[in-house]
Amino acid sequence: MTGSETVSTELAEGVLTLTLNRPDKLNSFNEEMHLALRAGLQRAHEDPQARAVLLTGAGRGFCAGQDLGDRDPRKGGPAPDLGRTLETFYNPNLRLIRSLEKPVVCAVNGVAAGAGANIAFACDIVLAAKSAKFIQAFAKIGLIPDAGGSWSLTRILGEPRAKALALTAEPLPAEKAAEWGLIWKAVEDESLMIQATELARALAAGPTLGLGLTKRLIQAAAVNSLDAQLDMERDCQRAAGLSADYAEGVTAFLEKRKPEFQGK
Ligand code: LHQ
Repeated sequence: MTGSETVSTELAEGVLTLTLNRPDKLNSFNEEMHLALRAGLQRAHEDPQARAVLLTGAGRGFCAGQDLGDRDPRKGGPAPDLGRTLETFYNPNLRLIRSLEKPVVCAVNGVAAGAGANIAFACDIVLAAKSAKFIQAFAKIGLIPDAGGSWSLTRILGEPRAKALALTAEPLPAEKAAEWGLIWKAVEDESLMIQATELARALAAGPTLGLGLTKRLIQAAAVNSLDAQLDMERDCQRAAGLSADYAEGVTAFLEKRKPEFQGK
C-alpha cells in the first residue's frame, strides 16, 4: 500500500483502490486529504496498469465532507473564502473523476455527508452498505450543495427530490437512494467490499478504451441534442472499432472463449 496517510492507495488486478483514511473524523476532508486524493486520481489518469478505480472510506464512515474543525469561526479572523476552497481543492478532484476515461466504482461504507455524498454521486457506479446514509448537510450550516451536488441531484432526481433533500438535510438511507436511482445498489454491509472489489476487477479486465468512450458518451448526453449525440456515437464507435479489444472481443465470441482484453 502506498500514498499519503490520509488516502491509502493500492493497485491490484488492474484496480487502483483509493481509501479515504481519516476515520476518527469520519474521513472529512482537510487540505492534505484533498491533495492526496488528487494524486491518486492523477495516477489513475496516467498509469496504464490502473484500468479501474475503487473509491471507499476507512472505518465506519465514507466521508463527512469538509473538516469543519479546519475553519473554526471561534478562532476569529476574516471569514474564509469557501469559493477559493472549492476552486482549489474540490473542483479539480470532481473534474478528475468525471474526465477519467476508466470506470470509477464507489463503495460507500457508511455515512456520506455534505461534499462526501456528492463526491460519491460523481462516481460511475456507486454501491452502498445498507446501513449507509446520504446527507446534504450543507443546509444545517448555512451553505449550498457543492462538489457537484446541485447538478447531480437535480439531474438524477429532478427538482422536487433534489430540493427537499438539499433544503431539509434529511438523511437518505442507502436503500432509498438505490430506489431513487441515485446509486446503483444497496448491499448487505458485510458483502459491500467483496461486491465492489469484484465489480471493479471485472471492469478493470474489460475493454478499457470502449468503456472510457461509453462513459464519455453518457456524460455528454446530458447536454447534447440527439443529433449531436448521434454524431458523437459515430465518432466514438469508429474509435472503438479500431481498438485491439474490439478485434479480440469478436474473435473470442467466434471462438467461443473468454476474451482477454488489453485495455486498448
Ligand atoms: C467531523 C466531521 C466534519 C470534522 C464528523 N468535520 N469532524 C464546506 C466548507 C468549505 C468548503 C467547501 O465545501 C464544504 C462542503 C461540505 O462538505 S459542508 C458539510 C460538512 N459536513 C457536515 O456538515 C457534516 C458534519 N457531520 C455530521 O453531521 C455528523 O458527524 C454525521 C451525520 C456525518 C455523522 O454523525 P455520527 O455518526 O453521530 O458521528 P459523530 O457526529 O459523532 O462524528 C464522529 C466524529 O467525527 C466526531 O468527532 P469526535 O472527536 O467527537 O469523536 C465528529 O466531530 C467528527 N466529524 N464530521 N465534517
